[in-house]
This record gives sequence, C-alpha cells and structure tokens, in this order.
Amino acid sequence: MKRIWVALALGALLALFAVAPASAADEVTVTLSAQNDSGEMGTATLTAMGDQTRVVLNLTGAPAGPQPAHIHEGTCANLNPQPRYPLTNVENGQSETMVPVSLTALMNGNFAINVHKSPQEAAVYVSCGNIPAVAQVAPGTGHPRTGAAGWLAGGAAVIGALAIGGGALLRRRAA
Ligand SMILES: [Cu+2]
Repeated sequence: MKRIWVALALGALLALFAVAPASAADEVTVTLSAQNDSGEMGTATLTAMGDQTRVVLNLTGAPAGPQPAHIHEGTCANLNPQPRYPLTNVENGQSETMVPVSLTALMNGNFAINVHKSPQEAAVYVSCGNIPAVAQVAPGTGHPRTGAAGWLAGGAAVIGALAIGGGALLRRRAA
C-alpha cells in the first residue's frame, strides 16, 4: 500500500506545481501618477479573491486626508466622472477595500483608479492609474494566466499517479 500513497502524494505535488503559476498572476500592480501638481503618486495592488478583488492603495506625498477614491470607467485621460466602485477613503496615503467584482472583470472592463483631493474638493483629481487589460499584463509579469494547460497538466499528474498506484496494487495482488 505504501507505494500507492507515495504515488498519490507525488501526483498531488505535481498538480500543485502545475496550478501554482496561476495564483502568481492573480495580483496586478497599477501605477498611480500625480495629477494637477498634487505630488501624490504610488501604487494600487489588486489581488484576486474569487469573485471579489482586494484593492490596496499606497501613496507618497499624500495629506492626512480623508481623500475619496474610486474605480471609474474609462482612462485617466478620459474618465467617466461617475464612480463605478467606491474605495475606502485614503488616509495618510493608505486605503484598503474589498470590491465586489472579480479581478478578471476589472481587467476586461476598461477601468481606472483615481483619488480626489478631499470630500470638499472632490472635483480635483490628485492621482490616477489605468487598470491594464489582461492581454497587456500577461507578457509583462512573466506569469502565465490560469489556463486549460495548467489544469490539463494537473489532471495528467493525478491520472499518472493513479496508474502507478493501481499498477503497484495489481502487482501486489498477483504476488
Ligand atoms: Cu473618483
């Protein structure tokens, strides 16, 4: 029986490696550039959490705040002023939000993240970054996206392990 478990463990391990690169690509960093001479710039880190996405903003040159922040449709150059997904107010350059939309949808929807000067001066944009489309990101990060290939490799590993295990079992029965 021992050989079966070794084979199964090996198969599970191989399956894990086959799927692992997908999770690395489930995080995207958006560069936030200063607008209107604000000097506020930094990053937005988007992490896939199933059908939700965690959005973490990290800005330097930011005031204490609070500063409203949103995901808008459009690009920083041509932003739909109506926010699509509100983000937690930026305070001291920091903000973290779970938005109820998948990272894939965000990356296929032509969205941008922006920060406003203050609740009183929301019309003044101080920082913005375009969420890149999936096709533009995959080559840049060097991580392959989740694909059928990964699942096929995982499945093949499991089937291989079962075959090895089954063979060992048959040999044992025959002996
Ligand atoms: Cu906004």
